[in-house]
Amino acid sequence: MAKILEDISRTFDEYLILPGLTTKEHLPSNVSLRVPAAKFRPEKEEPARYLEIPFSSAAMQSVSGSDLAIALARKGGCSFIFCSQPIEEQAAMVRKVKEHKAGFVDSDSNISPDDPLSEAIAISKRTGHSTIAVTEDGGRHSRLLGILTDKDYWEFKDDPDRPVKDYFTPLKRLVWAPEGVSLEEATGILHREKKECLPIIDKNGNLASLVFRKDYFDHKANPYELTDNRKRLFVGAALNTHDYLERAEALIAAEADLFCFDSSDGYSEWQVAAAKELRARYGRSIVLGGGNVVSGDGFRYLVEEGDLDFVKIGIGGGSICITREQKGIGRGQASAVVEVAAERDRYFEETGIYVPICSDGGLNNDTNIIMALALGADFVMMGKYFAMAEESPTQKLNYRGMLYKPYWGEGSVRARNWQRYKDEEGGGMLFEEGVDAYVPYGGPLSEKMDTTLAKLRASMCNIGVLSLDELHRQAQVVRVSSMTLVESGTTRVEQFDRMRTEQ
Ligand code: RVP
Repeated sequence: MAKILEDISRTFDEYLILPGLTTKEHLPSNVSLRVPAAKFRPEKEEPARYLEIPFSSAAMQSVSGSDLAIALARKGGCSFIFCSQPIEEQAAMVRKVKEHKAGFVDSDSNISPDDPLSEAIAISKRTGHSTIAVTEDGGRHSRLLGILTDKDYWEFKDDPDRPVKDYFTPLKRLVWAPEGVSLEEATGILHREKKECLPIIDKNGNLASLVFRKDYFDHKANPYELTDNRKRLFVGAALNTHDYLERAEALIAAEADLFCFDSSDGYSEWQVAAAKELRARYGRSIVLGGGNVVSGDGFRYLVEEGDLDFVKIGIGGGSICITREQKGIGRGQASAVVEVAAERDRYFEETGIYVPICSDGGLNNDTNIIMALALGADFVMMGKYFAMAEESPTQKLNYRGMLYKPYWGEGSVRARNWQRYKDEEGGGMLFEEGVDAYVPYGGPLSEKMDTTLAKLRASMCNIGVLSLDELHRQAQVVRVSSMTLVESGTTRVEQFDRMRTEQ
């Protein structure tokens, strides 16, 4: 007969954190959200990698592309570019993040002067950008002839069939700068000339990039930008346990900062064998995480046998994940974090080595994030949260007046299809472990994260802590009864929005 553990599998919503003493020092502006992202010996050495905020995005096709990685690194977190794609494509995504020059933007809205105004309006709606570069042949890096902005035309008044050249501002009337100008000089020109956008032109007259006044303000608004030692944005990359040698080589050449095995069940000899081979080849020059596990045993196995730098926790909690339904395998995410955190602390007491852990999946709201961190996670990984953002790799679509973005699991046929050129349809799958779904469009990542981070800092002030390390040591957490859950919502009051819909 199976061994039945004296334990109930629990989720984050079953816990509450008690407030601690809030002193005058406990101000949101004094809270540090910096966390280690690689194992280290506290007080003896610094970890090889940090995150400025405890957030990472899931290694999923519908989540972590270059644009999301750039947006998240600018906020202080790290994306793991998905490995369910050919090696060269994954490496190209990593390179795009590393080559991203903060402030110098590749123009994604371009048109030729003979195209009709209607085409420019369509481009502007598709990209959401009101500045369109007018180039000789409509190419991104072709000869620049001028700029068209939404101030040059009135959508419902001007003739949409007339060519763009009748509306745009030609180059001779524009302020521009030659390629090679520094970002500081470029923003100085924008400031002096009171302009919104500065085209940067190469020596052949081709458009190199654009510098926007708005980006300068964004940059100032993102003091926690996560960068490498050459001030390039930080990015992680996922590995599998099949082509890891070849894939890691390409990703190291592309200069990814963090690596992680992407597996729904990492408590396996496959993962340890792959980790050993990578360590033998690259030593400690790479920071390599793995998982996922849901038990102390799984954690210890990966750390002791696989020498991993961090371990991810979670099986079956993901919003698009049906592993528990399909295979009966998994554990409530809160219970998994509690057990692995306890094992991480025991391992630290025994060895003096602190191994960061990441709670991956099943975080349904901002309070779940705070709870995961209070229960012991050093950082979290999320899919749905980031899939909803403007910068995720999918196109938003309108359904009955609401905007949505597609979001699908890595264990769905849709995700597995990338390797159909190798295997039979769906990668030879007999059943799926993920679903193909839609999530509401959540707007630009930065705004959404600002709210989440403000809540996290405010909670930490209530708890009376100024760092995540203090949070782990001082948080007092209680389990809640079902009646407390009812009490936690709004009770015995009529909410105005509900009254309005009922009228
Ligand atoms: P969520 O944030 O709840 O959307 O969950 C994202 C996590 O779900 C991923 O980081 C991964 O661990 C897991 N996942 C991804 N695909 C699948 C699947 O198809 N079952 N699960």
